[in-house]
Amino acid sequence: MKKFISLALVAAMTASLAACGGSSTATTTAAASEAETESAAAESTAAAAETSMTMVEGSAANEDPLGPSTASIHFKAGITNAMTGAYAAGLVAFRNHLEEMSDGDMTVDIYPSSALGNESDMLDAVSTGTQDMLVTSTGPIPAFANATANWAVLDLPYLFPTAETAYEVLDGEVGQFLLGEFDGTGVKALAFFENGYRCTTNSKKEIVHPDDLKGMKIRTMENKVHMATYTVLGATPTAMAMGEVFSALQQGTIDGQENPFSIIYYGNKLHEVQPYMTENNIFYSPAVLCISQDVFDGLTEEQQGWVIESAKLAKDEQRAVEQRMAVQARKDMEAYGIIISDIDQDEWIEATKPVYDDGSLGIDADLLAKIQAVTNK
Ligand code: EAX
Repeated sequence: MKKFISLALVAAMTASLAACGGSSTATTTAAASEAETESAAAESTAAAAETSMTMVEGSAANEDPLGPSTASIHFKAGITNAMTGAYAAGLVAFRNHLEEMSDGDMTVDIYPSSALGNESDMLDAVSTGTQDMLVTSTGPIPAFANATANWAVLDLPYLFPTAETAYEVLDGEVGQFLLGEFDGTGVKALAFFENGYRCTTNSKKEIVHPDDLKGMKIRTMENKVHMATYTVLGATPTAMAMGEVFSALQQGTIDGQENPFSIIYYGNKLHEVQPYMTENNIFYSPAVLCISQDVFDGLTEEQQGWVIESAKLAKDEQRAVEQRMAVQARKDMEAYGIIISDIDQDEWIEATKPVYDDGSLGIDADLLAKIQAVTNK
């Protein structure tokens, strides 16, 4: 709501400034009343946009970002998305379990919408102990540390045919091994949350075939596998922190971006500046709940157990909320007027295959073989 009103106020200010240059009071009055009309129209559009967002069961939309002041331990947790998104829902689920297990002595203070910086910055802050927790996508992880470079395998296009196969891999040998790769980096990776299947949006035209992407500037995460994929598809990938994406799309410095339905709609309201969406589901994007190793080591053994158990319970709840949000977001975005293009997925799978042969991406062949042993069953 704040964004629309500010646009309306800019319109009103612009009109009244223009009127100030006018020769008569009448001109100023007319311009001012026109500006008022525009402002009222913008507010009603904003209200409509706000009311169009259907909240799903488990949403953190109405939760207080900060935990109760009565708790003696407050974990400061950052995310790049709004409290209406699925990451916040996962942190609230984690917080609820932790408060219950600790009888209210431990809680989580959530800092949404990139308040503590982008995911790469927050990973660094958690590793040095200046921030306690974060939920991040896999985007920044391969470049975070030498030990986590092999996470790049999870960013391959069309790696997981279904979310269920992703859960089987992430909750099994490969996923648990990768979580352990954070040991020694200053970050303890607790559990895999869900970001979702990443789809392409843009402001110019319907994109149905990979060739339609040619020459389009598409924002990707600062992730070399995702960038290589959009290069192979003929687009011009533009790495950018999530916090900058809305304004870059609004200003037209990029043509599009790629994210799951829930991140686009509930997490960042990108549908307000992206009229076209392609349901190409190129990447299954996991997310990871992390805590500072120093903070974790400073807890009692019992408190550490509560943190681990709360993360385990929150994981399943967060995935379920994200799945519901993905379905509802698609419905609401279609109702909002977004043109959602279906595609022939085999065509896109074929077009992105060269990424698997790109030796510069540091894909661990053994891990890929283990993953494909599950996904090709
Ligand atoms: O982690 O940067 C991104 O596109 C991520 O999907 C988003 O911030 C959630």
